[in-house]
Amino acid sequence: MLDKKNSKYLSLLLRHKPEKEGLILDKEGYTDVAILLAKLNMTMEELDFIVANNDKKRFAYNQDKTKIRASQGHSIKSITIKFKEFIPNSPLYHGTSKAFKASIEKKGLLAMNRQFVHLSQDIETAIKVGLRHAKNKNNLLIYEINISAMLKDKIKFFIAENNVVLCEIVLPKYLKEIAVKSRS
Ligand code: HQG
Repeated sequence: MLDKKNSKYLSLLLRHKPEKEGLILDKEGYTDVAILLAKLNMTMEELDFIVANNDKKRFAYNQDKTKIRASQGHSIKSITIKFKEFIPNSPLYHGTSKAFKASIEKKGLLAMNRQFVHLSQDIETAIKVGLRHAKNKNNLLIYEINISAMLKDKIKFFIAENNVVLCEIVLPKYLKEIAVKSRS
C-alpha cells in the first residue's frame, strides 16, 4: 500500500506530470486534495501517512489541508513558488557524477530540467544525491560551494520547506571539488 512507490508517483504528479491523472496545479504548485484522493482512489488517512512519513518531507499541505503540493523539485516552468530567501552561514555542497565534471566546470552548476540548482547543507546528503547519478563512489564528485564569495557578489539563495537550498546557477569560480570518503 503506502510504500515508496506511492510517494514516487505522487512526486511525479506534483512535480512533473500532473496531466497523467488529469490534475491541475496552481501557480504555487498546489492541487486540490479532494480531487487527488478521488483520482488515486486513496483515503485522507493514506495521504496523511505519505506526507508525514516521506523521508525528505517532499509534500506539504496548505493551512486547512484542502490543497497539497511538492515543496520543491518541480520541472513545470509555470509553477513559481515563492521560496524564502536564505542566507547560508555554513558551507553548502553539491553531489554529482564525475561524468558531468567537464561540463560543470565550464558552464557552472545549472538547474538542468528543474527550476533551480539544489544544494545540500551537509556532505552526507550531497553524497546521497550524488550517488543517484554516479552510481558508485568512484564516480562520485562533491563540490563545496564558496558561499561567502557568492554572498559578496549578491547572489541569492532560497530555502524550500524541506530545507533544500536552491540557487539559480553556481558559476565555476564558486566551486571547489572536495575529496570525500563515502561511508556507503
Ligand atoms: C548536473 C533530490 C552537466 C547536476 C535531491 C545533477 C535533490 C550538470 C544533474 C534534488 C550541469 C541534475 C535534485 C552542467 C548541473 N553540465 N551536468 N553544467 N549542471 N548538472 O536530479 O541536484 O529525491 O535535476 O550536478 O535530494 O541531482 O527528488 O538534480 O547531477 O534535492 O526529492 O545535472 O533531487 O530530491 O540532476 O537533485 P537533478 P540533483 P528528490
